[in-house]
Amino acid sequence: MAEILFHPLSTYARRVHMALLEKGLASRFEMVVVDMPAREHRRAPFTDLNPYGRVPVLRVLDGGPALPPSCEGLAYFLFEGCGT
Ligand SMILES: N[C@@H](CCC(=O)N[C@@H](CS)C(=O)NCC(=O)O)C(=O)O
Repeated sequence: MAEILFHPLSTYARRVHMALLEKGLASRFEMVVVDMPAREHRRAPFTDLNPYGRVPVLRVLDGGPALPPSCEGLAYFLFEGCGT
């Protein structure tokens, strides 16, 4: 299982979510809203996951990696992490 830390208004996050929906993989991910208006993305613990302070972050649970960039995250989940 994995989490996607996102904000609904983020077009980068929407890109990831749409790809997962199209692949039928969305149920494998918990969508976790980051309170960006409260600047949650600019302080720990969020910045421990992504020092750039940007969404989305794709976090593999059980000790897996946190992957900030959309493209690399997509590649990992769609072609490596989910075995599709
Ligand atoms: N290279 C990143 C960029 C992500 C990005 O720029 N996200 C914006 C929201 S759409 C963000 O988190 N901005 C917050 C900020 O810069 O404070 C990706 O592809 O995911």
